[in-house]
Amino acid sequence: MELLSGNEAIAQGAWEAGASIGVGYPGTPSTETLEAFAKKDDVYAEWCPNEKVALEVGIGASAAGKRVLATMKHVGVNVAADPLFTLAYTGVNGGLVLLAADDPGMHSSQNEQDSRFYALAARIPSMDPSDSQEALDFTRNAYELSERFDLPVIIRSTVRISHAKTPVETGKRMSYTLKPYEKDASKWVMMPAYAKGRRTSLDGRNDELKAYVNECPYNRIEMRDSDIGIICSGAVYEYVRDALPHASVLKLGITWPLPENILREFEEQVDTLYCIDEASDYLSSQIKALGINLADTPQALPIAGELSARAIALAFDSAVPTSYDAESNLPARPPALCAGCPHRLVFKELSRARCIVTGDIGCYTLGALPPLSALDSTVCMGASISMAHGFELALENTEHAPVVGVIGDSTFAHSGITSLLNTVYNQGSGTVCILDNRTTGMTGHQGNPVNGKTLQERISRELNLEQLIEALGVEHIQTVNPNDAQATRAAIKEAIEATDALSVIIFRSPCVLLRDSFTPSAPYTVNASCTSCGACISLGCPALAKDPDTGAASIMADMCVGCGQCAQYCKFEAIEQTQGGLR
Ligand SMILES: Cc1ncc(C[n+]2csc(CCOP(=O)(O)OP(=O)(O)O)c2C)c(N)n1
Repeated sequence: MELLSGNEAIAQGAWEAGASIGVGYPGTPSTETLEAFAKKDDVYAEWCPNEKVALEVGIGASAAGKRVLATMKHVGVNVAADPLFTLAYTGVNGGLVLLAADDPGMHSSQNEQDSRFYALAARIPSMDPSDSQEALDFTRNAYELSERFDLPVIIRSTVRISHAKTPVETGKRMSYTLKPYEKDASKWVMMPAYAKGRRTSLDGRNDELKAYVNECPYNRIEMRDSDIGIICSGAVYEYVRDALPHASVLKLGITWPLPENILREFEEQVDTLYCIDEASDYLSSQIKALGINLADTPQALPIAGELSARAIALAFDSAVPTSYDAESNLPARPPALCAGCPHRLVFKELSRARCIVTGDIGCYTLGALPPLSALDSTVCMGASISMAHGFELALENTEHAPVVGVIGDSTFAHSGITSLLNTVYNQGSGTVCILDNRTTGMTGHQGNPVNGKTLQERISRELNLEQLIEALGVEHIQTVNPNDAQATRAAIKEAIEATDALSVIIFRSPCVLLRDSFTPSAPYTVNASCTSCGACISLGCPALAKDPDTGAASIMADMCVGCGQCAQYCKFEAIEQTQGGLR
């Protein structure tokens, strides 16, 4: 027995099934899956610049005959949706499993999406594990299903399944030999003439799958009291078992297609039939569409956000399990830019210059929070540059604040390059700031094409951003150290004053959490010259505190990394570095 997170278990399941190629793009809560897979024997794994590329690499490897694991978070599936829908038509050669990790409750995401709607729309099977053992077993068996039904299989997890650790019985790796690749245009070339044939084939494969889900081991009725029956899947199954231990349950392991016969059988066996969904109406809407009568769930059951045993117990007037009391007493831990974060002064200066700032997704999204309050928008990865162009188009010929798009290095490689290309191509203007902190910080410091670090530490090459941007056709490019307040201010001023030009500023400085490239130096301290003016506090550094009575600033030495950003904003020379030497 081992204690594994759902993500580690999915990696183990793929490995046991003989998968030898792993592809993905990081995103909470999926990230650790590919990281765990990459550490296993006899596998190749790579981070790709984005999810679409990752899935396409995976499709190629599957076509060539290997078993493939592709991992991404729910919004990543949007990016990969184009190849995904056609992959349902082509089918696979080596089995292909796609982890789609959803984030009900938006712990770390810009929206709540239920990836099972993709399974429904693309007509590919989706499996919902309820714990790490199922995550392993479902994933391992998903490869067989993928090859048997000639379809990719979605393992759909949620944050609790991906991150919670539960005991797991692991197994051996099966030997899987490369399946022969045979050229077959009618299967792999999806031009209309062949796609029509594959559409018919998809209908046939789906019919077989629909029969299979009524007899497979993944969907099961657990009869207890017959007065209440609950249909659920994934993490919700665990909550229901805790909150309503006497209720009968239809636990769905495969959530597309739904097992119509089993659903009707369960309907017959219970007096009142409920379906409990989490943050979406995926299951209930599909079950109702089959003509099955579901009772309305109690009003008190939240329709948005993550569920819990507590929420279900409260809504159904059941005893709240005492083990869940702790849940309500957790202190809030709002995220903040780290002490010494190289993004901080860029936002300080953009705020000062009163720019309209279209933001993007990464640590730097936190620049939206007070006291920096620098961002006007954040929509999805890559949107900063394209939205800035949209702002410029709409505000053309008006008196308007300078428009600046701000994007991180990983996000630029993910989907910012095409946005910048569009602005250049369409003769747009404005300013783009690329915050190159040498890593994909937000998701835990993965490598990306800009820093050239690969998942399995194979030799690669760092992208030369300056050369790339010049090649795209941008004429006004500056490279600046964002820890230097003067230089940052001057670069922004120069760029926004060039109103007719498109300017790109590359702010380059390593993330302070990168132990191999950032060395903290002696902490700073506040001396008696502090006038309580609050200039340093306005940077929002978590190492700085303000005395509630006097307003005087102080610095928490154990948090300060010695970046010296705050000292540059003190007009009274009240912030100085201690003589502690390098740490
Ligand atoms: C389509 C999509 N894929 C993945 C994510 C998860 N994610 C959020 S921010 C981010 C990358 C951030 O890296 P970078 O742009 O370098 O900024 P940093 O966090 O280092 O400041 C990722 C992968 C997402 N939000 N959307």
